[in-house]
Amino acid sequence: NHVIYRADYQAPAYWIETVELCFDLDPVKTRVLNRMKVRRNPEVAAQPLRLDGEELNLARVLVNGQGTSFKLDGNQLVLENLPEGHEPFELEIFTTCAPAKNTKLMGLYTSNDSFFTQCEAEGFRRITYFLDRPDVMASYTVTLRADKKKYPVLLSNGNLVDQGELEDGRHFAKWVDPHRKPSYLFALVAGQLVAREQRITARNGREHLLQIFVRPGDLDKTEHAMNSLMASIAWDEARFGLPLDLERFMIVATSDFNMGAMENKGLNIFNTKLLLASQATATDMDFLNIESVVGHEYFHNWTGNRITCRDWFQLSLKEGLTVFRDQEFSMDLAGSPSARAVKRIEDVRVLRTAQFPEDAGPMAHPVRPDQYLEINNFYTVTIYEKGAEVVRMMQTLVGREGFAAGMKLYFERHDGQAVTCDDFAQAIADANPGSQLAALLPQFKRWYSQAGTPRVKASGHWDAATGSYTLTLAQSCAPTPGQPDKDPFVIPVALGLVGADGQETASRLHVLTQASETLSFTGLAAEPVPSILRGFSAPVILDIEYTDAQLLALLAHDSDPFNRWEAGQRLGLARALGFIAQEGLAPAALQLDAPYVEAMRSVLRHPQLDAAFKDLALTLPSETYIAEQLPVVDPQRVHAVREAMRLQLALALREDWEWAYEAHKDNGAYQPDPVSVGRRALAGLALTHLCVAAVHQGDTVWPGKALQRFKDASNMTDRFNALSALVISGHPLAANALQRFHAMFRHEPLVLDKWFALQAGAPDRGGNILPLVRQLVQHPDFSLRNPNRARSVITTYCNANPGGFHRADAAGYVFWSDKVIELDAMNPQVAARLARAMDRWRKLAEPLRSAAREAIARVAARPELSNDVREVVTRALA
Ligand code: B3K
Ligand code: ZN
Repeated sequence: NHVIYRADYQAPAYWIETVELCFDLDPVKTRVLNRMKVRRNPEVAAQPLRLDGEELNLARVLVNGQGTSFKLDGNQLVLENLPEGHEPFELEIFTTCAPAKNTKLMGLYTSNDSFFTQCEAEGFRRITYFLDRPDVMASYTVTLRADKKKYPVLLSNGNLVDQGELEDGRHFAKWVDPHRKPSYLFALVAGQLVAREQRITARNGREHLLQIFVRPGDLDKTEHAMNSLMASIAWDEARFGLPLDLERFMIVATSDFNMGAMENKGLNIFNTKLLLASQATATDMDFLNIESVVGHEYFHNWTGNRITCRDWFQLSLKEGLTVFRDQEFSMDLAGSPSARAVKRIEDVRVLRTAQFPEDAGPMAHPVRPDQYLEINNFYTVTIYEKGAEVVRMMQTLVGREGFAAGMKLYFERHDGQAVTCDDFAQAIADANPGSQLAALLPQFKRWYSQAGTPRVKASGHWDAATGSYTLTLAQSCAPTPGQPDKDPFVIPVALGLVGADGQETASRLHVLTQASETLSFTGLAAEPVPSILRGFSAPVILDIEYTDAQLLALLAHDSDPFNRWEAGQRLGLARALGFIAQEGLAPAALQLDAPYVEAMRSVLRHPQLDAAFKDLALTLPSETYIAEQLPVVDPQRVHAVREAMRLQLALALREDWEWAYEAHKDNGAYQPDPVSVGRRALAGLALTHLCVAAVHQGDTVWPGKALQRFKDASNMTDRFNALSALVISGHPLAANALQRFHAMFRHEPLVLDKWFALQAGAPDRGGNILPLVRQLVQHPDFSLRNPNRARSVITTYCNANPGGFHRADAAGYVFWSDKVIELDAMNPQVAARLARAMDRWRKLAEPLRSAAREAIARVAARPELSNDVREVVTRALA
């Protein structure tokens, strides 16, 4: 229970070369026999062997077949009298554990009468005593024994080498993993499962068996995941020359899982939410998420598994890189430049609404952190999404081919090793000796060491007399916990100059390295509009004072789709901030100006723009994003203003929304391709606006149409969009539709999650959401134990419904503290995620701020908190 520092890293004093595990699986008491070949590390001074173990019952320890003395020191098993010399010795440890009681869902646990494991980051120590750290890589042989009727399928990593019957209706399976791996990549699964199977032949002629294991009723929901897996395999070979290195690649789904999925070698385990899809039960968003997460876990096979992390501070080495790879995969599959841009915009939206606040809050940490109390708290948007941006900037600096060459060198140097972020950056730079990355590497690596989001302030100056334009870019970065002063970053700034007529007069990549730099452009006929940070070329906040006219020009003409979208967002944001600041302005009285409304109308009616782009451009900046721009936040006001703006857009563009709905609503047979997805999204957005307008005007036509759409829909996207339109608009028909929806899908847990989340996240009207949430947690289908279900109600309410959560009476905060405490006793990881809903409490306006502090302090005062929650609340109060 103490803080761990990156600077304290030391190589292990022992290596574990081979592991033979034998499991007698039983939910109440599973026996684990662990036989290891262990060797002293000649490079480290002789010392006792300290093995990690948690919640284990230790029955026996043998060294080279003989009993030995040992000590238990906290969560470590300490062996002092080990053979001298550097020859390997055999260490045998026999323990038992209780999978059915494992509510933390770390280590070995049961879910729906099956066994699953989750070992990353430190779950293997809950299965057996071990050097549970990623730089200890061993060869595994695993024998599973269990009742054959209850657990007909027995899986572990690698290849099945033997199986057969045992006495008393039991059977066994023996698996050998041909690849050495760290313990966090170990997995086993046992249960009544069925598989979709696919045989494929790789480019080199090698055959592979792909299997997706699910519960018997779910087989018809695995086709999309299998297609995504095949596409991932083909993509990694084509783009990076990385083939599948296993005879058999298995994916298993479980409905009780702390996160999305896990890349265990050859045996990925997935949350059902990110694996199962049918058009009747999953939305377009689900289909796209499944594609990217199946890709992500598959890509880890090389970036993470073949080359892993030396220590957990290097987590972004595998996560940032693998997110970058899955983003590129999705973009390559999306195909057209405009579909790529849509994906890019969506990724940036996640970064700016989740990672920027993290970087500005109490949990801010560098992409490569220097310290942690609980590593599970560091599976963050900073490690993942900002880490991916850092890799993306490298690719921008060395080019796509240069980056592929860098990856090749990285594998040549480090395949089979546990390495650091420095090793990765060095390989990319060394493969590109003449590049700016190579020239600036030490400075570039500040992206790994310095936390916080840099700001780039851009100011332009036009000299009509000489036809020259100068652009000054100045960077800064606010202090973050433990880092008061920051040095300048290397910031690739893709920029262009757009003429008033829409013609582009300049376009280049400028690499900003100094605190301030000035660029000049000459020979211009008229003052240009700068389009800066195209494609969001760096994870920074761009401060620039645009006039409305300039933004309208960019929205109409910028050749960069990202900045075109961004111009529309800036226009909307400026209005939201303006209204929020006008004290005494009642939201009901606010008026959107005609130029803005007309600009939105032209985007919506634009003959060339894709529906997906229009959907993004017509969606106002989120409440969270708006709040981040304010020094002091009254979430109620932000909510009311955004709602009022949406109502205005609904009313002012009413005929355009009608047109948009009718023109985009029917796509024929369901296909989750980018064009159809965009059309459904825009139709859904239109329907919401139409219902919002109708409720305001007391008109029932559109709500009636929405209900009809809800009933007739042939896929979940259209059905759910129609339901959401009713719920969001607050029309009385919503109650009826919600009831029907529940009745239709009461046997589909993933759809019930949507049902819960839609209600918990609905716009608050006079404080109605908290009472509803209190009812929902009493609903017979609710369960705090199931992470998906708990998140669907509680996290949605606390994290994704600012208007409903930040109540003047502080009841939302009391609810939050109750649930954090209750959850922490069963599942600290899920509790700690929920705890982070209060990260930005310091920005809240009084009296919310004091009430929030009190609620956090109430949690912090509990003596029995997990490290996970303790770290979050302590940092929040620091
Ligand atoms: N590597 C896992 C995440 C493990 C989280 C442990 N608390 C999934 C992924 O990033 O692919
Ligand atoms: Zn990952």
